[in-house]
Amino acid sequence: MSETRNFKRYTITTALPYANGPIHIGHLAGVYVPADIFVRYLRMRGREVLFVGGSDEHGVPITIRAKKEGVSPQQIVDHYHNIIKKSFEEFGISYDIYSRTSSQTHHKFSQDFFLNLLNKGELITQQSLQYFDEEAGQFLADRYIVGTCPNCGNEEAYGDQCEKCGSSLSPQELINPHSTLSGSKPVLKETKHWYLPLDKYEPWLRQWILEEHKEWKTNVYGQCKSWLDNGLQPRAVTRDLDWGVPVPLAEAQGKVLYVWFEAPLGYVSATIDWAAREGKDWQVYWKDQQTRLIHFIGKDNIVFHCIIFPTMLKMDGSYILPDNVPANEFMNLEGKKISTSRNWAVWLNEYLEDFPGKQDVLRYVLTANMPETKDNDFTWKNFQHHNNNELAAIYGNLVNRAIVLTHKYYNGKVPENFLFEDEESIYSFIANKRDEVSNHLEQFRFRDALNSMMDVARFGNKYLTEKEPWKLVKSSPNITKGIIYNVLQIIANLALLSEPFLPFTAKKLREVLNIDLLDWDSIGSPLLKTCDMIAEPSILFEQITDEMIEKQLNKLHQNDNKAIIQNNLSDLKPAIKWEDFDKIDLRIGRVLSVDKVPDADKLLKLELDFGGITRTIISGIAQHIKPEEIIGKNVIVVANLEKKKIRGIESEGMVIFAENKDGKLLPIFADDNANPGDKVK
Ligand code: B3M
Ligand code: ZN
Repeated sequence: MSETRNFKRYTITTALPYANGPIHIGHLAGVYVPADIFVRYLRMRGREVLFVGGSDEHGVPITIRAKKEGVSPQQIVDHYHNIIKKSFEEFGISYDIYSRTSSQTHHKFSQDFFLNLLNKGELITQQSLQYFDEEAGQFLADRYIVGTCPNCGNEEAYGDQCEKCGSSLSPQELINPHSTLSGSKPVLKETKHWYLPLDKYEPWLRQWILEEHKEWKTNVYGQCKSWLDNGLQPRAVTRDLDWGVPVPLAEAQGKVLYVWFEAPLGYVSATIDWAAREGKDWQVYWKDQQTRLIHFIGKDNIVFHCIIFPTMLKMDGSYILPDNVPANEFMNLEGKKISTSRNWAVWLNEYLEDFPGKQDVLRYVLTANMPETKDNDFTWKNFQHHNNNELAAIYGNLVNRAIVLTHKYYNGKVPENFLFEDEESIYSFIANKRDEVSNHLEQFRFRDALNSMMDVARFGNKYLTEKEPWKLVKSSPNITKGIIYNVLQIIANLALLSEPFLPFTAKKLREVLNIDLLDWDSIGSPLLKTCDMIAEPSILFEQITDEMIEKQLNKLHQNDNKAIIQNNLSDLKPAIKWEDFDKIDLRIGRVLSVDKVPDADKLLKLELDFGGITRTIISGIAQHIKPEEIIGKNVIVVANLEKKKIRGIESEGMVIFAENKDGKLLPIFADDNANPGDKVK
């Protein structure tokens, strides 16, 4: 198994978030907090580390957002790139560089990478039929095609997925497809694309992952195995789109590199920019066998980082491969999946407005609940619990007591050490915990690591409580000095040990104690000297009150309701022309009688008066409406709908109803003063 000491340097990457919205707690818990903990730990161990991140600025999610807001894709990515970058800075994600894939460096680098694979004969081309919107004059990305799901009948399924039944689809499976750009029916048109022949690399991938990386997390290994067992197919790496990195070939006008081809190369192009800035050689971070490459990602990105990207690197031949991909599962929120479109999320920028300065509290809670092996849940109650009962009651309380006593008894100066006999057990306990933290972190067990760190704070509290220096200060001044001396050493050690997890708090504490960020190995030894001055205490963790939690819960549920209202219109059908609407003849009909249709539990047979003429309409409302609710009422009827035989009865039109969000049908009545047969305009 790969261990820290075998490598000379580290390249640590984090998934590049799409710049089409801000960042929420799910992102932080799954990817960015664990990566940052790991990096801070490595730095303290004196490793040479490069930590890269950036925004993913291409791909259909960006263009969809731009279309929705009526602005250009570039405006979208400029806006969100800055918001995301700021959030990462605010939460202490300590990147060496946070880049973006719309940069020139990235365009050039990914084009060169593509050309190199092409020239080496690694790519193949294939012709295929793809939907084309003749009105809009362009090929349609899967997400731009909507139609009826062949599995559940949902009329609003997307070309890649039906969100109602969850099945993944290809555009050609949709029944009655139409383009979301123009509303027109798309036609199939021949197009040429470049493909990665993943099938050719399958035997190599099996060996490299399934044999040589058995140490990968079981969720990661398992997903890779199932992909490999299902067999790999060639995968297109170009697309007919106008937003992205252009394919650098004369014959590929109007085509761009597939976002999942170029986005991971963004890790490299970010390195190139960073190296240029720092006057370093980027290549050692990607091509030297003594560099350990680790990708931090969420579980939905596993196949791209474990199969597709490594194959690309292998095809090139000059790159190292990821040594580990410690992907996390998902973080839910109050028992439900986080959803951007439904606004069921805690956004980082909003969190900081409500909890200014409390970055570490969130980092702590997300680490304590990190979805390492299975999906996990964030709840506000649990947030409060961790803050009040752990951060404040254990860590904060220890630090506060130690500093207050130092000021009370010794004017803020570290006293002399008179309790040498306790030292052995204290420092060996701390050194032991330090090694536990190291071991857990090197196995990507962040929750356990956090717990081992907190053991030191628990230990310090216990020591202080058992020794009760406040009872001894008069009678045994020297022993009291020894106790306070030791407790101060414990919190100084804690200031180092907690740096990866709670960087803001650790820094504050180091400032109070006046110590530098020393290296990892110094943890487990005395860090303060007698007579060192300690600053005045300040509260590290305030209580989080029930009201604060209530407020967050209310906000969340309000957001959810708002989102539902917005969403009712988000599935609006494509626009129609005035002439189209004019073809529909709506009339008032008065309901004369309602009868059951034999052997059909959903259908009712209505007789309607249209002003001297009676018509029969069969309607699928039996489970929603009782006959007495509508008899004698004026309803609205599509009067010129083609006739249709239903259960042997000819139905002459359609009565319209409202459908609520649970799918229940409700009657729509016209005013009693309207006459049967009147027009509805
Ligand atoms: N932007 C997908 C995502 O945010 C994608 C990650 C790219 S990593 C190279 O889930
Ligand atoms: Zn479906």
